Amino acid sequence: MTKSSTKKKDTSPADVSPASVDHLMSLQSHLLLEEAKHPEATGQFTWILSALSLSAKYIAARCRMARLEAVLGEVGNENVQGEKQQKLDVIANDTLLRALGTRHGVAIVASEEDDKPAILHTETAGERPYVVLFDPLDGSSNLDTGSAVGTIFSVLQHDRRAKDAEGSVLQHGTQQVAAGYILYGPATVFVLTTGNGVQMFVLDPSIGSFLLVDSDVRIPDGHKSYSVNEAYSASFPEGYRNYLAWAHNNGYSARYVGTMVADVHRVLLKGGVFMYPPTDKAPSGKLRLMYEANPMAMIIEQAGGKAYSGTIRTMEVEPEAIHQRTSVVLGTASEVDRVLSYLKD
Ligand code: AHM
Ligand code: MG
Repeated sequence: MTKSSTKKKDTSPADVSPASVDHLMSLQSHLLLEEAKHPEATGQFTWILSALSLSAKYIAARCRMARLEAVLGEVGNENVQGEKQQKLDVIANDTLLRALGTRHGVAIVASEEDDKPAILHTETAGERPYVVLFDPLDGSSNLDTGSAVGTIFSVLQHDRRAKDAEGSVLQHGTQQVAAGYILYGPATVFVLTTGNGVQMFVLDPSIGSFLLVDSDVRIPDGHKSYSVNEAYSASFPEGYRNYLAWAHNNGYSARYVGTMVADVHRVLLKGGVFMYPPTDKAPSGKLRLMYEANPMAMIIEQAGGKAYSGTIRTMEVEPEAIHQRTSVVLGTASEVDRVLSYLKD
């Protein structure tokens, strides 16, 4: 059911758009409907999102079965960031590479797990318009305890003038043509923006389809809640500590899973603020600009919120390296403004 379902709007067959319907709408149908609005569209973009949807269903199934299929735990390797890889990190990464590798619109994919972007189809890269970046299994260290994990993705236009793959990937967040995440929790939730608001779909596993549940997600105001790993607060810059001290005295509650997808999803639906400040251990912040911060920033902004890295709008941060780290403050616009007022003091 869509948000507008309570309005009892009469829709003729000629006026079927996600914002005006009150019937079943799959992610696939939604994409086809959007594509039909752009007569110049080649279908390649829709094809990429369908690869992401297929990957999401496959990864969701593997996460559900992880204990039974004995794929919990570490591989024994570290990824390019020096983090211990979980077996499911590798499975999720391979799944996305396999699904996207067959889609003709993709020139380059870059994964948080891999050292360098993978160039697909080098021989005709110039004809392939898109670059897809992803964090295949965000929060994977939470898997062993059955907590929620996720996939985050960002889609950019392939920059044919760039001298190499990395050059094409290193674009500002403002250049993203789509971004989204999939939450693997009690339900599998696909949140998507193509720059025209935020849509949310939930997987019905009995029919294998993501179904539209909200065609225009808006981040609420007035929720007194923050999401941050407060155990590190002694090493946060003073502005964050002052904001937290203010929040403690003003009736706020804390919620923190330690999976960015789960924490940002809660903020998207309930409001409040998610933060990962610089710490002594991670002086630039821990989260990755290209795979985590930029796509989440696009979603939050498209839902009416704000996303900052220190005092700079996240999507305007200059990308210098594909695995670049950044600090993050995102959420309800008024709450992000409040945090920023402490950072500027
Ligand atoms: P990952 O992508 O390697 O799983 O790491 C990113 C995760 C985020 O999901 C989460 O916000 C953060 O790391 C939690 O870090 P910490 O345990 O330091 O609070
Ligand atoms: Mg991550």
